[in-house]
Amino acid sequence: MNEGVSQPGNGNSGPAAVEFDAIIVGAGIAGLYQLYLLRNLGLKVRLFDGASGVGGTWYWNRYPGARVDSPSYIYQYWFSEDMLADWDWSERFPAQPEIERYLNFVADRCDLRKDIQFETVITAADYDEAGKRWLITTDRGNPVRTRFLVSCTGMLSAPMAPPFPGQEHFSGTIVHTARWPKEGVELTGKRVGIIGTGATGIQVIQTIASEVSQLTVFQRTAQYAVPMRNPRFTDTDRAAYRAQYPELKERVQGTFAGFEHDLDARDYRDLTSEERTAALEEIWADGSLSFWIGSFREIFFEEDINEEISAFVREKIRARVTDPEIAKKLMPTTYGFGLHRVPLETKYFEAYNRDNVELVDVSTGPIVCFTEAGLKTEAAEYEFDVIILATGFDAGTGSLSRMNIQGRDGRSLTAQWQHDIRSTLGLQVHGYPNLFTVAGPLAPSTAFCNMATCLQQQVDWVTDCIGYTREHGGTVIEPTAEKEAEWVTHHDEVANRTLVVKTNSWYMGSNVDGKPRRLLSYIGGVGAYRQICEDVKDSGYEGFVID
Ligand code: NA7
Repeated sequence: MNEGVSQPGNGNSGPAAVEFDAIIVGAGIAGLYQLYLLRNLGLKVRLFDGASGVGGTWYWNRYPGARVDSPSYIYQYWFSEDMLADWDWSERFPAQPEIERYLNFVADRCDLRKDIQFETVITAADYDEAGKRWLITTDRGNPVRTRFLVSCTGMLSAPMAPPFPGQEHFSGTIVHTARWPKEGVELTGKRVGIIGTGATGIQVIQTIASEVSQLTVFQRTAQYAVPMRNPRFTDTDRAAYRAQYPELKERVQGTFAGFEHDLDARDYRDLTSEERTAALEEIWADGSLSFWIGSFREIFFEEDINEEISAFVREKIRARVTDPEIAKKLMPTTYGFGLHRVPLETKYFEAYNRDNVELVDVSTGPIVCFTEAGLKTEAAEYEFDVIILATGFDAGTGSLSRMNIQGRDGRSLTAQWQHDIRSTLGLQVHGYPNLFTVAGPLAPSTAFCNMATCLQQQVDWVTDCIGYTREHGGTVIEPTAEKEAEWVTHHDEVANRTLVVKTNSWYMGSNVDGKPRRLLSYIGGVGAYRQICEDVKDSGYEGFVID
């Protein structure tokens, strides 16, 4: 890189900064598409990613059993007819390697790699008010200046590892699911402990139970997991889906959660008991997240209806577990169905019928520390060769907070969000001009969305916004404090009507000590959110200052 160099705006001596129109962070679904679109707009763009390849979530999460739970035929880019024609999905819910291959296919077809710098982590981003540019510092020591900074870091990309004392003394291997090594971890015949039974832990447990000699699952909260039906696709299936692509592309943009199925239009209370059971059995049989975000809206609002549907799921769990005591531990009772992320599973509950799988309830006897041989709970000690941390992420804000972003007047996004998580549409933050936060907090993309739908919608919006700013002679766009307050108020009003805000989970930031409580995801619906974003665009970005 030796073209277009200039000194950093803060006047510090040091290596000269290379100038870009836009810097994108993250080579996942959003970042790749953003790079494609901004390049088409004629911008000089560079994308940074800490990984050695494209994929984002699908690069890092290569743990055994990692699999998408949005159907493949709506978990893809819509912008290229050629790519839609040329890419063949093998099944309804493909595993991680296939999605990583797909994203590599896209990167190659769109010739994206030439503008990506891998194995580079942004360590600081400082806004230079006089120069109206962002000064970006990386761990590779090559400072860059950019007009626009677009974060596409994903909402679940900052792994959380609880600070169990004594980890340094453990003589075996400790591995977090989101940092699973490319070369794999030898598990065959090993004594394995796994901490965490969220969507990730469930995928790992059901996959490795038959491979390891002993699997001990440390569960703090039981899960309302729904069986995944995952047929392999034939050429005939693929042709049928291809014929539906134009309709699916439109449809997913208007539904509650960006999937092809929408919430049931019927009022649950109008149905007889038989009709309710029949309706639930029908969506249960679909074997997808339709049982949740294609189900009855009352799940999110009405405690008695939520409890009825929760009881339906608990009975499904009970029926599959041989030992009634173990079944009891696996049936959630402290919260209602669908009030935090619903995992999909494949023979997960049957894993607990195996002799080599033990379920340890740590809700009452927590893990105290790691030892040289394994770990210790308040009740017992365990010996392991490998301990797997499936302990989740600092969602929504984590990756942005770790980037050391300083906006106007030296304000720190990290410090701000430690106190109060605010954004405008989840896309910009007042005080941080020209910073765009795709999949940022307070947009549906943080949780209540088929990610492919929401990320493409947001990247389109960001691209339009940058294009508009430039076309109208501006160099900088930023939401006003009033616009942000309006969005946060609306977000909270919608959220606070639901039962979700009463439930502990990463949705509410309650998995991170000290994180302010606010529903991280907008729950007014993907279609409604899209309309709001479109209205802002059509108004000429009312509530945003273009300078
Ligand atoms: P999640 O859903 O945040 O799950 C993390 C799990 O780890 C969950 O079961 C936690 O229990 C458990 N956990 C975390 N800390 C501890 C300690 N200290 N002791 C015991 N157990 C602990 O993350 P996932 O990776 O499974 O899923 C994240 C998203 O990825 C998922 O929602 C999909 O969108 C894809 P807890 O529930 O807090 O009691």
